[in-house]
Amino acid sequence: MNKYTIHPEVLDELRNQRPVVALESTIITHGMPYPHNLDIAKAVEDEVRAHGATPATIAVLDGNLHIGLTPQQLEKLAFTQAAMKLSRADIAIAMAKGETGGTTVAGTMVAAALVGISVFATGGIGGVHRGAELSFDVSADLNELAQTPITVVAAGAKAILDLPKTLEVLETLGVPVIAYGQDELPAFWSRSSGLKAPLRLDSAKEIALAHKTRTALGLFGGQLVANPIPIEHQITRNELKPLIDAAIKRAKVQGINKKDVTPFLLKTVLELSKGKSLSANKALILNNARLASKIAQFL
Ligand code: PSU
Ligand code: MN
Repeated sequence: MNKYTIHPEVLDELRNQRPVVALESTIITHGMPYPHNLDIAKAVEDEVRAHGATPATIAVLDGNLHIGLTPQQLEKLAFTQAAMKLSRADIAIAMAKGETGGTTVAGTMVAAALVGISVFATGGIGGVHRGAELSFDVSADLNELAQTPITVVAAGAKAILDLPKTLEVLETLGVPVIAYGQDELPAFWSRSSGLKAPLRLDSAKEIALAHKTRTALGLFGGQLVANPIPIEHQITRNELKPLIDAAIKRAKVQGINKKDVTPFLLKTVLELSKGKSLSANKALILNNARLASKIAQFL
């Protein structure tokens, strides 16, 4: 039977209880075009290393679940055209079929928990889509946060989603949503969403302590840390709003549904912003990698 492979460097760090940060790969296969996806994936790994932790990018390659990729594997994944998008439901099936795919936030959490990694850095999580009262489109990422003990560091959720509904579902599921260093929930490209975050913490040490306390109390599930994009890289809400609205309209007209919705919206916003969203995207992911590395050192 196919099994998982832990990169030797990651295995060594885990055995010696040194800090490891998990990284997702749907962002590579479905979130950004080649070669930006590869550049950013490499830069994020370097950022984790520069901040005292070891990166473990997670993906399925030819049916094998990898926890940590070699530079060659990362390159191959970034170049693969027909990669699958792997959430909790898809990983085992992709492995059984010998497929290649990028793991979503949910998929990456499953794999990280399997090998005892407790911190994970990404860009944005999936959430409740606009119009979900009709489409029922709610990302499996939210349910995963409710059941898998990983601290996920993201820049909030993108305005392609319905942020108030996303907060409501996370509240129902008992997932702590923690804004880092501010009261307001950040909204990916922008530091402000107009919404107050349910919780706030101001240091990596406190976030790590909260993670450990949840474990001690037998509270299953993870916590979501919403880390605002550095101010010099932010794009204001007003600037992106018309592009996001146009992307959502286009998705509706073209009948995009299920797993294709998020990649379609991301691709369309990128196209409509003429690539402007990409540099902000890079800056916020690096920022999340830094915070996740600090948190990992306290765990
Ligand atoms: N949001 C982003 N960028 C991303 C994703 C979401 O701003 O790349 C990706 C993540 O991998 C996330 C997935 O886990 O999309 C969610 O997809 P869905 O909405 O189909 O659950
Ligand atoms: Mn969905």
